[in-house]
Amino acid sequence: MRSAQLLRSAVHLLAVPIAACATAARNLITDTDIFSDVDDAGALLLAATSPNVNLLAVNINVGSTYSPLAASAILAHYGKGDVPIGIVRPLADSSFFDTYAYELGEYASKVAYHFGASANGSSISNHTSSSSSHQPLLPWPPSNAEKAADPVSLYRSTLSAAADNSVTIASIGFFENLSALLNSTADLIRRKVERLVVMGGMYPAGREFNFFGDDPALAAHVVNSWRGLTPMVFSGGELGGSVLSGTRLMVEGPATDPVRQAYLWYTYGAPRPSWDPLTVLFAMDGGVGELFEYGNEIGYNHVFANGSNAWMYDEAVTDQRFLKLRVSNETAAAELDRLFLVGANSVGKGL
Ligand SMILES: *[C@@H]1O[C@H](CO)[C@@H](O)[C@H](O)[C@H]1NC(C)=O
Ligand SMILES: *[C@@H]1O[C@H](CO)[C@@H](O)[C@H](O)[C@H]1NC(C)=O
Ligand SMILES: *[C@@H]1O[C@H](CO)[C@@H](O)[C@H](O)[C@H]1NC(C)=O
Ligand SMILES: *[C@@H]1O[C@H](CO)[C@@H](O)[C@H](O)[C@H]1NC(C)=O
Ligand SMILES: *[C@@H]1O[C@H](CO)[C@@H](O)[C@H](O)[C@H]1NC(C)=O
Ligand SMILES: CC(=O)N[C@H]1CO[C@H](CO)[C@@H](O)[C@@H]1O
Repeated sequence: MRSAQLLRSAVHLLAVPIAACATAARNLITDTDIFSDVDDAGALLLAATSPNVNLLAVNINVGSTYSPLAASAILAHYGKGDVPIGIVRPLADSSFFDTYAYELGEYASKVAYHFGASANGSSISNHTSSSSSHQPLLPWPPSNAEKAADPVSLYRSTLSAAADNSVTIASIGFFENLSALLNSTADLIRRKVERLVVMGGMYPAGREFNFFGDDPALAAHVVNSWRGLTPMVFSGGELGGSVLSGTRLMVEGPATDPVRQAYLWYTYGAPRPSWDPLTVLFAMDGGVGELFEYGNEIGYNHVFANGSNAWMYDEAVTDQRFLKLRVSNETAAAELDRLFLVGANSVGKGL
Protein backbone atom coordinates (compact mmCIF):
# COMPACT_ATOMS: atom_id res chain seq x y z
CA MET A 1 0.00 0.00 0.00
CA ARG A 2 1.17 3.39 -0.96
CA SER A 3 0.65 4.97 2.44
CA ALA A 4 2.37 2.06 4.14
CA GLN A 5 5.34 2.38 1.79
CA LEU A 6 5.56 6.07 2.42
CA LEU A 7 5.39 5.45 6.10
CA ARG A 8 8.11 2.83 5.95
CA SER A 9 10.48 5.07 4.05
CA ALA A 10 9.74 7.93 6.42
CA VAL A 11 10.53 5.66 9.34
CA HIS A 12 13.74 4.59 7.64
CA LEU A 13 14.90 8.12 6.88
CA LEU A 14 14.01 9.62 10.20
CA ALA A 15 15.39 6.69 12.14
CA VAL A 16 18.90 7.43 10.88
CA PRO A 17 19.82 9.84 13.68
CA ILE A 18 18.61 7.28 16.20
CA ALA A 19 20.48 4.36 14.71
CA ALA A 20 23.63 6.11 13.49
CA CYS A 21 26.82 4.34 14.46
CA ALA A 22 29.55 6.26 16.19
CA THR A 23 33.11 6.15 14.98
CA ALA A 24 34.36 9.02 17.13
CA ALA A 25 33.62 9.41 20.83
CA ARG A 26 30.09 10.57 21.46
CA ASN A 27 29.51 13.93 23.14
CA LEU A 28 27.45 13.30 26.25
CA ILE A 29 25.87 15.47 28.94
CA THR A 30 24.20 13.68 31.84
CA ASP A 31 21.46 15.24 33.97
CA THR A 32 21.46 13.21 37.17
CA ASP A 33 19.82 13.03 40.60
CA ILE A 34 22.95 11.59 42.17
CA PHE A 35 21.71 11.62 45.75
CA SER A 36 19.20 8.89 46.55
CA ASP A 37 19.60 5.76 44.45
CA VAL A 38 23.13 4.58 43.81
CA ASP A 39 22.42 3.65 40.19
CA ASP A 40 23.30 7.26 39.29
CA ALA A 41 26.82 6.58 40.56
CA GLY A 42 26.98 3.45 38.42
CA ALA A 43 25.86 5.47 35.43
CA LEU A 44 28.55 8.07 36.10
CA LEU A 45 31.19 5.33 36.30
CA LEU A 46 30.19 4.19 32.80
CA ALA A 47 30.06 7.72 31.35
CA ALA A 48 33.42 8.68 32.88
CA THR A 49 35.34 5.56 31.86
CA SER A 50 33.94 4.61 28.45
CA PRO A 51 36.34 5.21 25.56
CA ASN A 52 33.21 5.78 23.44
CA VAL A 53 32.27 8.89 25.38
CA ASN A 54 33.40 12.47 25.48
CA LEU A 55 31.72 13.58 28.72
CA LEU A 56 31.11 17.30 28.27
CA ALA A 57 29.27 18.17 31.49
CA VAL A 58 27.29 16.78 34.40
CA ASN A 59 24.19 18.61 35.57
CA ILE A 60 22.56 17.67 38.86
CA ASN A 61 18.84 18.05 39.44
CA VAL A 62 18.63 17.64 43.23
CA GLY A 63 19.75 20.39 45.61
CA SER A 64 22.06 18.60 48.05
CA THR A 65 25.52 20.08 48.61
CA TYR A 66 26.87 16.54 48.78
CA SER A 67 25.72 15.64 45.27
CA PRO A 68 28.14 17.80 43.25
CA LEU A 69 30.99 16.96 45.62
CA ALA A 70 30.30 13.24 45.23
CA ALA A 71 30.03 13.59 41.44
CA SER A 72 33.24 15.62 41.39
CA ALA A 73 35.10 13.06 43.49
CA ILE A 74 33.91 10.21 41.25
CA LEU A 75 34.88 12.06 38.08
CA ALA A 76 38.29 12.96 39.51
CA HIS A 77 38.92 9.36 40.47
CA TYR A 78 38.45 8.34 36.84
CA GLY A 79 40.69 11.12 35.58
CA LYS A 80 37.77 13.37 34.57
CA GLY A 81 38.16 15.92 37.36
CA ASP A 82 37.90 18.80 34.91
CA VAL A 83 34.41 17.95 33.64
CA PRO A 84 32.21 20.90 34.65
CA ILE A 85 29.35 20.29 37.07
CA GLY A 86 26.14 22.30 37.43
CA ILE A 87 23.43 22.00 40.06
CA VAL A 88 19.97 23.41 40.77
CA ARG A 89 19.59 25.97 43.55
CA PRO A 90 18.98 26.39 46.43
CA LEU A 91 21.35 23.94 48.09
CA ALA A 92 21.09 22.34 51.52
CA ASP A 93 23.33 19.90 53.40
CA SER A 94 20.74 17.17 52.99
CA SER A 95 21.32 13.42 53.11
CA PHE A 96 19.16 10.65 51.73
CA PHE A 97 17.48 8.32 54.18
CA ASP A 98 15.43 5.37 53.05
CA THR A 99 12.37 6.03 55.16
CA TYR A 100 10.22 3.94 52.80
CA ALA A 101 11.67 0.48 53.35
CA TYR A 102 14.47 1.23 55.83
CA GLU A 103 16.66 -0.92 53.63
CA LEU A 104 18.99 1.41 51.83
CA GLY A 105 21.93 3.42 53.08
CA GLU A 106 23.30 6.85 52.29
CA TYR A 107 26.23 7.31 49.95
CA ALA A 108 26.50 10.84 48.51
CA SER A 109 27.85 12.57 51.62
CA LYS A 110 30.16 9.64 52.32
CA VAL A 111 31.63 9.66 48.83
CA ALA A 112 31.99 13.43 49.07
CA TYR A 113 33.77 13.16 52.40
CA HIS A 114 35.95 10.11 51.90
CA PHE A 115 36.81 10.54 48.24
CA GLY A 116 36.78 14.30 47.94
CA ALA A 117 39.86 16.27 48.78
CA SER A 118 40.12 19.03 51.34
CA ALA A 119 39.74 22.60 50.21
CA ASN A 120 43.45 23.15 50.60
CA GLY A 121 44.17 20.34 48.19
CA SER A 122 45.49 17.77 50.64
CA SER A 123 43.81 14.51 51.40
CA ILE A 124 41.05 14.96 53.95
CA SER A 125 40.91 11.47 55.38
CA ASN A 126 42.52 8.13 54.95
CA HIS A 127 40.87 8.35 51.61
CA THR A 128 41.39 5.71 49.12
CA SER A 129 41.39 7.49 45.80
CA SER A 130 45.11 8.20 45.93
CA SER A 131 45.49 6.03 42.81
CA SER A 132 44.30 9.06 40.89
CA SER A 133 46.40 12.18 40.77
CA HIS A 134 43.38 14.25 39.75
CA GLN A 135 41.84 16.54 42.32
CA PRO A 136 38.08 17.04 42.37
CA LEU A 137 36.91 20.29 40.86
CA LEU A 138 34.64 20.74 43.90
CA PRO A 139 36.48 19.35 46.90
CA TRP A 140 35.19 18.97 50.45
CA PRO A 141 33.85 20.92 52.45
CA PRO A 142 30.15 21.05 51.43
CA SER A 143 30.21 24.84 51.08
CA ASN A 144 32.22 24.29 47.90
CA ALA A 145 29.04 23.01 46.26
CA GLU A 146 28.07 26.66 45.73
CA LYS A 147 30.90 26.89 43.22
CA ALA A 148 29.06 24.50 40.91
CA ALA A 149 27.67 26.11 37.79
CA ASP A 150 24.12 27.17 37.13
CA PRO A 151 22.69 24.26 35.10
CA VAL A 152 21.16 26.31 32.32
CA SER A 153 24.32 28.39 31.87
CA LEU A 154 26.33 25.17 31.76
CA TYR A 155 23.97 23.67 29.18
CA ARG A 156 24.10 26.79 27.07
CA SER A 157 27.89 27.18 27.08
CA THR A 158 28.48 23.46 26.53
CA LEU A 159 26.00 23.19 23.69
CA SER A 160 27.23 26.41 22.07
CA ALA A 161 30.80 25.08 21.99
CA ALA A 162 29.81 21.70 20.51
CA ALA A 163 29.48 20.82 16.85
CA ASP A 164 25.98 20.94 15.39
CA ASN A 165 23.82 17.89 16.00
CA SER A 166 26.57 16.22 18.06
CA VAL A 167 25.40 16.10 21.67
CA THR A 168 23.44 13.33 23.40
CA ILE A 169 21.74 14.37 26.63
CA ALA A 170 21.02 11.53 29.06
CA SER A 171 18.33 12.54 31.55
CA ILE A 172 18.53 10.10 34.47
CA GLY A 173 16.64 12.03 37.13
CA PHE A 174 14.22 14.92 37.41
CA PHE A 175 13.42 17.67 34.94
CA GLU A 176 14.03 21.09 36.50
CA ASN A 177 17.16 21.86 34.52
CA LEU A 178 15.89 20.56 31.21
CA SER A 179 12.64 22.46 31.62
CA ALA A 180 14.56 25.62 32.35
CA LEU A 181 16.83 24.97 29.35
CA LEU A 182 13.84 24.47 27.11
CA ASN A 183 12.38 27.76 28.30
CA SER A 184 15.72 29.45 27.80
CA THR A 185 16.50 28.24 24.26
CA ALA A 186 14.72 25.81 21.99
CA ASP A 187 16.98 26.93 19.14
CA LEU A 188 20.23 25.74 20.73
CA ILE A 189 18.61 22.39 21.49
CA ARG A 190 17.42 21.99 17.91
CA ARG A 191 20.84 22.83 16.48
CA LYS A 192 23.21 21.06 18.85
CA VAL A 193 21.41 18.12 20.42
CA GLU A 194 21.47 14.87 18.46
CA ARG A 195 18.97 13.27 20.77
CA LEU A 196 17.58 13.19 24.28
CA VAL A 197 17.65 9.85 26.09
CA VAL A 198 15.32 9.78 29.10
CA MET A 199 15.08 7.39 32.02
CA GLY A 200 11.49 7.88 33.11
CA GLY A 201 8.00 6.50 32.66
CA MET A 202 6.73 2.99 31.92
CA TYR A 203 6.20 1.55 28.43
CA PRO A 204 3.94 1.48 26.67
CA ALA A 205 2.10 3.15 29.58
CA GLY A 206 2.24 3.50 33.33
CA ARG A 207 3.62 5.52 36.16
CA GLU A 208 7.22 5.88 37.28
CA PHE A 209 9.07 7.91 39.89
CA ASN A 210 11.25 10.17 37.72
CA PHE A 211 8.10 11.58 36.12
CA PHE A 212 5.82 11.86 39.15
CA GLY A 213 8.27 11.92 42.09
CA ASP A 214 9.53 15.50 41.97
CA ASP A 215 7.42 17.83 39.85
CA PRO A 216 5.18 16.03 37.32
CA ALA A 217 4.38 19.31 35.58
CA LEU A 218 8.05 19.82 34.70
CA ALA A 219 8.40 16.22 33.46
CA ALA A 220 5.32 16.77 31.30
CA HIS A 221 6.69 20.09 30.09
CA VAL A 222 10.01 18.59 28.97
CA VAL A 223 8.72 15.38 27.39
CA ASN A 224 5.71 16.94 25.68
CA SER A 225 7.42 20.15 24.52
CA TRP A 226 10.65 18.53 23.30
CA ARG A 227 8.65 16.68 20.64
CA GLY A 228 9.83 17.74 17.19
CA LEU A 229 13.03 19.40 18.44
CA THR A 230 15.25 16.29 18.41
CA PRO A 231 14.73 12.53 18.44
CA MET A 232 13.96 11.08 21.89
CA VAL A 233 14.50 7.61 23.31
CA PHE A 234 12.87 6.46 26.56
CA SER A 235 14.08 3.89 29.02
CA GLY A 236 11.29 2.81 31.36
CA GLY A 237 11.05 1.68 34.95
CA GLU A 238 10.20 -1.85 33.79
CA LEU A 239 13.46 -2.07 31.80
CA GLY A 240 16.08 -1.24 34.41
CA GLY A 241 13.97 -2.64 37.23
CA SER A 242 14.49 -6.19 35.99
CA VAL A 243 18.27 -5.90 35.65
CA LEU A 244 20.17 -6.25 38.92
CA SER A 245 23.80 -5.12 38.75
CA GLY A 246 26.68 -4.13 40.99
CA THR A 247 27.61 -7.47 42.54
CA ARG A 248 30.87 -8.02 40.68
CA LEU A 249 31.94 -4.42 41.25
CA MET A 250 31.39 -4.83 44.99
CA VAL A 251 33.08 -8.24 45.17
CA GLU A 252 35.88 -7.93 42.62
CA GLY A 253 36.32 -4.19 42.15
CA PRO A 254 39.31 -2.27 43.47
CA ALA A 255 38.96 -1.19 47.10
CA THR A 256 39.93 2.31 46.03
CA ASP A 257 36.93 2.75 43.73
CA PRO A 258 34.39 5.33 44.96
CA VAL A 259 31.46 3.84 43.03
CA ARG A 260 32.15 0.36 44.42
CA GLN A 261 32.16 1.92 47.88
CA ALA A 262 28.94 3.84 47.09
CA TYR A 263 27.18 0.57 46.18
CA LEU A 264 28.40 -1.03 49.41
CA TRP A 265 27.21 1.93 51.48
CA TYR A 266 23.85 1.99 49.74
CA THR A 267 22.93 -1.67 49.22
CA TYR A 268 25.09 -3.44 51.85
CA GLY A 269 26.21 -5.87 49.17
CA ALA A 270 22.95 -6.58 47.34
CA PRO A 271 22.72 -5.87 43.60
CA ARG A 272 20.61 -2.95 42.51
CA PRO A 273 18.16 -2.24 39.65
CA SER A 274 19.93 -0.66 36.68
CA TRP A 275 17.62 2.10 35.49
CA ASP A 276 20.33 4.74 35.02
CA PRO A 277 23.31 2.59 33.98
CA LEU A 278 21.25 0.94 31.21
CA THR A 279 20.03 4.33 30.02
CA VAL A 280 23.54 5.77 29.91
CA LEU A 281 24.85 2.61 28.24
CA PHE A 282 22.32 3.07 25.45
CA ALA A 283 23.14 6.79 25.22
CA MET A 284 26.88 6.05 25.03
CA ASP A 285 26.58 3.41 22.34
CA GLY A 286 24.33 5.51 20.19
CA GLY A 287 22.27 2.55 19.04
CA VAL A 288 20.45 -0.55 20.21
CA GLY A 289 23.60 -2.70 20.06
CA GLU A 290 23.36 -6.23 21.38
CA LEU A 291 21.32 -5.51 24.48
CA PHE A 292 18.36 -3.45 23.30
CA GLU A 293 15.67 -3.22 20.70
CA TYR A 294 13.04 -0.58 20.08
CA GLY A 295 9.49 -1.22 21.29
CA ASN A 296 7.82 0.93 18.62
CA GLU A 297 8.27 2.47 15.20
CA ILE A 298 5.70 5.21 15.36
CA GLY A 299 4.19 7.52 17.90
CA TYR A 300 5.28 9.55 20.85
CA ASN A 301 5.39 9.56 24.61
CA HIS A 302 2.85 11.71 26.43
CA VAL A 303 3.22 12.66 30.09
CA PHE A 304 0.00 13.61 31.90
CA ALA A 305 -0.23 16.36 34.50
CA ASN A 306 -0.15 13.74 37.27
CA GLY A 307 3.14 12.24 36.01
CA SER A 308 1.64 9.09 34.46
CA ASN A 309 2.63 8.49 30.84
CA ALA A 310 1.29 6.68 27.80
CA TRP A 311 2.57 5.96 24.32
CA MET A 312 0.45 7.58 21.60
CA TYR A 313 0.61 5.53 18.41
CA ASP A 314 0.49 8.45 16.00
CA GLU A 315 1.73 7.53 12.50
CA ALA A 316 2.85 11.11 11.91
CA VAL A 317 5.58 10.90 14.56
CA THR A 318 8.55 8.65 13.85
CA ASP A 319 11.44 10.11 15.84
CA GLN A 320 10.63 8.73 19.30
CA ARG A 321 11.35 5.24 20.60
CA PHE A 322 11.06 3.32 23.82
CA LEU A 323 13.60 0.64 24.67
CA LYS A 324 13.10 -3.02 25.34
CA LEU A 325 15.67 -5.63 26.27
CA ARG A 326 16.69 -7.89 23.43
CA VAL A 327 18.51 -10.25 25.82
CA SER A 328 17.54 -11.75 29.17
CA ASN A 329 17.74 -9.61 32.27
CA GLU A 330 20.64 -11.80 33.46
CA THR A 331 22.60 -11.21 30.25
CA ALA A 332 22.06 -7.46 30.49
CA ALA A 333 23.15 -7.50 34.15
CA ALA A 334 26.26 -9.51 33.28
CA GLU A 335 27.22 -6.96 30.62
CA LEU A 336 26.77 -4.05 33.02
CA ASP A 337 28.77 -5.85 35.69
CA ARG A 338 31.53 -6.46 33.16
CA LEU A 339 31.58 -2.80 32.10
CA PHE A 340 31.59 -1.59 35.72
CA LEU A 341 34.71 -3.68 36.36
CA VAL A 342 36.42 -2.66 33.14
CA GLY A 343 35.78 0.99 34.03
CA ALA A 344 36.86 0.64 37.66
CA ASN A 345 40.01 -1.23 36.64
CA SER A 346 40.92 1.32 33.98
CA VAL A 347 42.07 3.86 36.57
CA GLY A 348 45.78 4.52 36.41
CA LYS A 349 46.07 2.67 33.11
CA GLY A 350 46.34 5.72 30.94
CA LEU A 351 42.71 6.68 30.51
C1 LIG B 1 44.48 21.21 55.01
O1 LIG B 1 43.29 20.51 55.34
C2 LIG B 1 43.49 19.50 56.29
C3 LIG B 1 42.18 18.72 56.43
O2 LIG B 1 41.11 19.58 56.62
C4 LIG B 1 43.96 20.11 57.60
O3 LIG B 1 44.19 19.09 58.54
C5 LIG B 1 45.25 20.86 57.34
O4 LIG B 1 45.65 21.53 58.52
C6 LIG B 1 45.08 21.89 56.23
N1 LIG B 1 46.36 22.46 55.88
C7 LIG B 1 46.53 23.77 55.68
C8 LIG B 1 47.90 24.21 55.32
O5 LIG B 1 45.62 24.57 55.76
C1 LIG C 1 44.20 3.74 56.37
O1 LIG C 1 43.41 2.59 56.14
C2 LIG C 1 44.16 1.38 56.15
C3 LIG C 1 43.23 0.27 55.73
O2 LIG C 1 42.00 0.35 56.39
C4 LIG C 1 44.75 1.18 57.57
O3 LIG C 1 45.52 -0.01 57.61
C5 LIG C 1 45.67 2.36 57.87
O4 LIG C 1 46.15 2.24 59.20
C6 LIG C 1 44.90 3.67 57.73
N1 LIG C 1 45.85 4.78 57.86
C7 LIG C 1 45.56 5.86 58.58
C8 LIG C 1 46.60 6.92 58.62
O5 LIG C 1 44.50 6.01 59.19
C1 LIG D 1 9.04 26.54 31.69
O1 LIG D 1 7.85 27.00 31.09
C2 LIG D 1 6.72 26.20 31.37
C3 LIG D 1 5.53 26.66 30.56
O2 LIG D 1 5.70 27.91 30.05
C4 LIG D 1 6.43 26.24 32.85
O3 LIG D 1 5.30 25.45 33.15
C5 LIG D 1 7.66 25.68 33.58
O4 LIG D 1 7.46 25.79 34.97
C6 LIG D 1 8.91 26.44 33.20
N1 LIG D 1 10.07 25.74 33.75
C7 LIG D 1 10.82 26.22 34.75
C8 LIG D 1 11.94 25.37 35.22
O5 LIG D 1 10.62 27.29 35.26
C1 LIG E 1 14.62 -11.82 35.33
O1 LIG E 1 13.92 -12.61 34.39
C2 LIG E 1 13.41 -13.82 34.91
C3 LIG E 1 12.86 -14.63 33.76
O2 LIG E 1 12.01 -13.86 32.99
C4 LIG E 1 12.38 -13.51 35.98
O3 LIG E 1 11.90 -14.71 36.55
C5 LIG E 1 13.03 -12.65 37.05
O4 LIG E 1 12.06 -12.27 37.99
C6 LIG E 1 13.68 -11.43 36.46
N1 LIG E 1 14.39 -10.69 37.49
C7 LIG E 1 14.01 -9.48 37.89
C8 LIG E 1 14.84 -8.84 38.93
O5 LIG E 1 13.03 -8.92 37.44
C1 LIG F 1 -3.23 10.26 35.64
O1 LIG F 1 -3.92 10.93 34.61
C2 LIG F 1 -4.36 10.09 33.55
C3 LIG F 1 -4.93 10.97 32.45
O2 LIG F 1 -5.86 11.86 32.97
C4 LIG F 1 -5.35 9.07 34.07
O3 LIG F 1 -5.74 8.22 33.02
C5 LIG F 1 -4.69 8.27 35.16
O4 LIG F 1 -5.63 7.39 35.74
C6 LIG F 1 -4.10 9.16 36.25
N1 LIG F 1 -3.31 8.35 37.16
C7 LIG F 1 -3.37 8.50 38.48
C8 LIG F 1 -2.54 7.58 39.29
O5 LIG F 1 -4.04 9.36 39.00
C1 LIG G 1 19.01 28.91 35.22
C2 LIG G 1 17.80 28.21 35.69
O1 LIG G 1 16.70 28.52 35.31
N1 LIG G 1 17.99 27.20 36.52
C3 LIG G 1 16.90 26.51 37.12
C4 LIG G 1 17.16 25.00 37.20
O2 LIG G 1 16.01 24.45 37.82
C5 LIG G 1 15.72 24.97 39.11
C6 LIG G 1 14.52 24.26 39.62
O3 LIG G 1 13.39 24.56 38.87
C7 LIG G 1 15.46 26.44 39.07
O4 LIG G 1 15.29 26.91 40.41
C8 LIG G 1 16.63 27.10 38.47
O5 LIG G 1 16.36 28.47 38.36
